[in-house]
Amino acid sequence: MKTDVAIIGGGPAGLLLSQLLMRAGISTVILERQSRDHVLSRIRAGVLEWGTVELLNRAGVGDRMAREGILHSGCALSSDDDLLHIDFQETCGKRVMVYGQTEVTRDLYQAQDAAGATILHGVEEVALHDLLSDTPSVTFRHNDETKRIDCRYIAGCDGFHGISRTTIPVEKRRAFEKIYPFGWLGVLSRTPPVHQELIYANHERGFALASMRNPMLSRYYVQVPLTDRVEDWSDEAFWQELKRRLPGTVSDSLVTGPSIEKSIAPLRSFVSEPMQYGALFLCGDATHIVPPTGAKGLNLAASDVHYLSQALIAHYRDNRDDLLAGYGQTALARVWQAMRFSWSMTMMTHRFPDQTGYDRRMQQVELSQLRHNPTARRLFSENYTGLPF
Ligand code: RFL
Ligand code: PHB
Repeated sequence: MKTDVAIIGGGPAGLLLSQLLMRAGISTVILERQSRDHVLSRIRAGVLEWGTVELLNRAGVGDRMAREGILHSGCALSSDDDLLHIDFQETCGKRVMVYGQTEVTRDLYQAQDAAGATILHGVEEVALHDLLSDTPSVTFRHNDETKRIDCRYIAGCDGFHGISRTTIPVEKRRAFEKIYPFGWLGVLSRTPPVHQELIYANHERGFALASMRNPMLSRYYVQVPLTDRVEDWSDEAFWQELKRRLPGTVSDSLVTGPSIEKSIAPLRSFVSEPMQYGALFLCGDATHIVPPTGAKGLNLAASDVHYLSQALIAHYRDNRDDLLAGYGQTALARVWQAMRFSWSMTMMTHRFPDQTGYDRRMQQVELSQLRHNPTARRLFSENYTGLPF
């Protein structure tokens, strides 16, 4: 097989990159380890920054999002029973779109199918070769056969557990990591959302998040110790814990129901540098992970894809390689900004096992600053709704 750009991973980053490149006449092949049903069964991100919304529109996949997505012009932060509303529209003039990653991925698959994309599912033993040459290649097993793709560039969009990042020689990369001493237990239920906006709740029993997918589909999370297993949590225990952590004025109207998905995700901040090695360019979770608190993971994948697609289009259309050469630096500058925001929001809203009275006062003063200082609110809103790219 021959193609311009071989894309490893058919999650949102890989699919969006392929969609943008194909629209510019650049050929791609996507290799995905899992089945399509498996990719679409993963319940992940829920909040799209405005820049991501515009990028999806430019990729020609914005129609259903415009009809079914929910525009949010603010969010709420709570500390025990104290609720603070932050108005993004008023403080920075921007909004976000609540539209699930599952739906974004479904829309991308549909557009890619319509465009005649080559997406191979169930591939195994993917290996990258000759990355420092102009003629790299990818080998893999598919339907019990060993196959090979000759290409000019490789995009590593294969998530945190993929093989792309670790193909870069260990002495050429550096990892920066912070592991948080807890995870998020998430539940999806066919119930109306408890509040019209997302609520990030800091409670003495631990963090909770009230989110949503649509007017009859809610997504909730509670902070749990890393030792907890999903089987330890009955639906009833989950609802009881969530109710205790949300402010009383809100939790009184919580509607509960059977969970249709329940999972635990650990929280980590991770960046691997560089994001480019020869012909290999990394995007999304393959090279950085943020804790979900700031809703940045999918949005960072989207901004990486934006920079990389622009750089590849400049190469193929205008014979210009400066954007490709600068890709790693440009993308990393934005990655680190989102890292800082996700870390600071995590530190402000969670209860840490070794937290002292001093640490708690720091959280309270941060919330108080958001309440009383318009500059602090504006900085929060600019980061939450997304820095420009
Ligand atoms: P993905 O989605 O992990 O896709 C990578 C794909 O690569 C495939 N793969 C391979 N394919 C071929 N060969 C191999 N060797 C392969 N190894 C792996 C995998 O099967 C997979 O299909 O990465 P991508 O595309 O970079 O997308 C990143 C996002 O998925 C992620 O950042 C977000 O989900 C993070 N996230 C959130 N982000 C937001 O922007 N807003 C949110 O509100 C938000 N909430 C969340 C989240 C992540 C969560 N979890 C479970 C980690 C909430 C949660 C609970
Ligand atoms: C979600 O709806 O899954 C969600 C929303 C906001 C976050 C994280 C997850 O910060």
